[in-house]
Amino acid sequence: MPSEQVWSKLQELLDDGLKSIGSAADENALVALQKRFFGKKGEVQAYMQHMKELTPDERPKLGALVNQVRDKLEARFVEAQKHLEEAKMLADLKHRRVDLSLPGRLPMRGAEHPLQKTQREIEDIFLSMGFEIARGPQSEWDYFNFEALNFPEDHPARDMQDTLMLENGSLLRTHTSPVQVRTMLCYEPPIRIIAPGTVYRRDDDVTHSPVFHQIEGLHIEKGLNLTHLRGILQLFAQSLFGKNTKIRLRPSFFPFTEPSVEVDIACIFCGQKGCRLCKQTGWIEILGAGMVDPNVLREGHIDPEVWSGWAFGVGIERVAMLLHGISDIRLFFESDLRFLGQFRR
Ligand code: 2U9
Repeated sequence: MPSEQVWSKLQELLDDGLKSIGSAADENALVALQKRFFGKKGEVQAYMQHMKELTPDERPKLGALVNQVRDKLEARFVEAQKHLEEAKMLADLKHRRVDLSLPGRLPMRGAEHPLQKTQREIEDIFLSMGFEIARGPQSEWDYFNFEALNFPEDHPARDMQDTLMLENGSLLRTHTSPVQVRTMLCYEPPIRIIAPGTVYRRDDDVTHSPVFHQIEGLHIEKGLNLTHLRGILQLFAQSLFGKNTKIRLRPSFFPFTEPSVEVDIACIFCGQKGCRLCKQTGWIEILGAGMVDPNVLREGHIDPEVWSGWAFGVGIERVAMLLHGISDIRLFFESDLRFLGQFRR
């Protein structure tokens, strides 16, 4: 090809390239044009093959011109790319409007578990009365769970039907009472403790769970009698259920206390008119208590002639169900956030 023709063809290439790159409709079109002009077999490269048809002094001129054409096309290419990106962003913004005045999304907030909350509330009441918190193991020996607590050898609770036994001969504690036995053996009286914790029984229905939680209390001092028990449990019930809460004591039986009592509160739901929750009696049972049996004090190396004690036991699930009107114990253990979220402070 004669050199004049090369120059004019190169000019055509430049004009055509600038026009088509400038009017590329989208990114795909740009990519195709990039290949057409700048690819290894592209149109710009093709001009280099005309070198050999030129005289030696024309060759560097062609090289420089081809470079110029390539630089101009490349600049137009970068410009077109930027233009397309901006157009895309503007189109996006039209569709996805961002309202900067909207409030931010709050992260999920945790809540104290209702059983934890109830346990803490009960603990706080007894801590304010000078009791201390004691803890012990959940797998226990028969001695601490039953024998030291005056359970006869043939008591049904000692049966595998009622108690979860472990392979090494120990068992899952059925109440937190072994904590009090261990405390009596480790400390000199006077003793004023509460023992909160998880306990296990072979039991499973809407009001009983095989895993549940208790708080037991033990108060050992000289000269204690049932009136001390009554006074403190009255204060406890009033702190938990309201300052006008009345309590009553009914005779009962536990192997570890003598005498033993069940403690009821005047029904908080119907004001003692009689309802489904108090089974029309006007009273709701909340805990068991009694004067510590002399045999139990002796097992704890405490002389019943010198010291006397009273004790109580309360189920945390039962109190939480009463306080919040919950009718199915399984809700506490299902981790349903719709249930748990209601106990946010
Ligand atoms: C020692 C001496 C005495 C703890 C007591 C109860 C009465 C009682 C139940 C309440 C509901 C268990 O969770 S529940 O099913 N407990 O009625 N517990 S007196 O008496 C003790 C404990 C330890 C050394």
